[in-house]
Amino acid sequence: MAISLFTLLAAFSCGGSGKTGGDAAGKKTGETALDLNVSVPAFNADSAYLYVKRQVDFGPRMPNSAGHVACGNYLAEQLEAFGARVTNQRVDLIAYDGTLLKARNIIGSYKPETKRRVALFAHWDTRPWADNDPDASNHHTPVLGANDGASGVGVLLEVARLIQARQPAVGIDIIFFDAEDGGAPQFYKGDHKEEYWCLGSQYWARNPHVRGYNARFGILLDMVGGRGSVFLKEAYSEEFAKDINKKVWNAAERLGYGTTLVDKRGGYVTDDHLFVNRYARVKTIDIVPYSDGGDFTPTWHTVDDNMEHIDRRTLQIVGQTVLEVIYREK
Ligand code: AHN
Ligand code: ZN
Repeated sequence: MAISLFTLLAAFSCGGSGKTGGDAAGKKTGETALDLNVSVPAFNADSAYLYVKRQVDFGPRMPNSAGHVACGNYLAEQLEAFGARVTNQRVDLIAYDGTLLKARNIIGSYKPETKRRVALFAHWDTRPWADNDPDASNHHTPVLGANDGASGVGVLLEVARLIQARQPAVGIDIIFFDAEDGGAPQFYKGDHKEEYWCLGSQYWARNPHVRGYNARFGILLDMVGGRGSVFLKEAYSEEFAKDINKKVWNAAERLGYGTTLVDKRGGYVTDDHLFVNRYARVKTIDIVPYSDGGDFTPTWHTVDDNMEHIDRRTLQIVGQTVLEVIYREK
């Protein structure tokens, strides 16, 4: 563990009160729940990179495709191999144009009996159309989703591998959502509704895999492997879960990642965390490369969203930050 206790204490005391207990109600705040004594495992970005590549090697992974079936089986098997209790949530969902999607949310749980939990989310499906490609002749080609889909899942598989080696104090649920990326394509002339995105998370948020499911907070990873990506505090996350954004961006700052997870407010992204916040009431943030009014990454919803544009360094920064948060949670 490279980080000295001194550094942590210094960062901690600059944060404000310096209290180590709970508040008057005994409820722990984000800051006071920090465990400074625990060691945090080292994220292996080469390992995460291989988990990203493994998914991309199945080809496009939109619902009702062969790659989707094969990759879904791989993800469930991999979570089991890492010692998680796996739940497959299979459901028929209806796309924007009425297409029936054979969808599958895949959940891997650690310490399922523990009430103190943290949820980690990513979507595993890929977009059926490269409708943001500069070349219009590509607009009906499915994307490979190396960044948009596989990156978040790859980081979380590496987190699962490390959890199996040594569990954090809290229980962890790793939740891979399906059918995130089937929102109406840009070439569609009808209505564009936000509810056409994130079908798998909408389903899970209304029908969680465990009755009455709750978690202290959630973190969604979306497009966390792009070269040179910068992550601002996404705006819905600020509205629903400001303290969690603070907890995560503080963790990144402690690790020296403050120029990648930049402590500034970004724009609003209609993403899985929106529905988790709205319907499941688990306060959840989104780590997503989106600036206010800007775009996502240059490869977003293009045929170039492939392994060439995945950078281990970005995977490393996001993965180590997630570990820093979950292993210091008491
Ligand atoms: C919208 O473009 C409205 N939401 C983007 C959510 C998304 C798509 N994340 C990955 N792909
Ligand atoms: Zn997408």
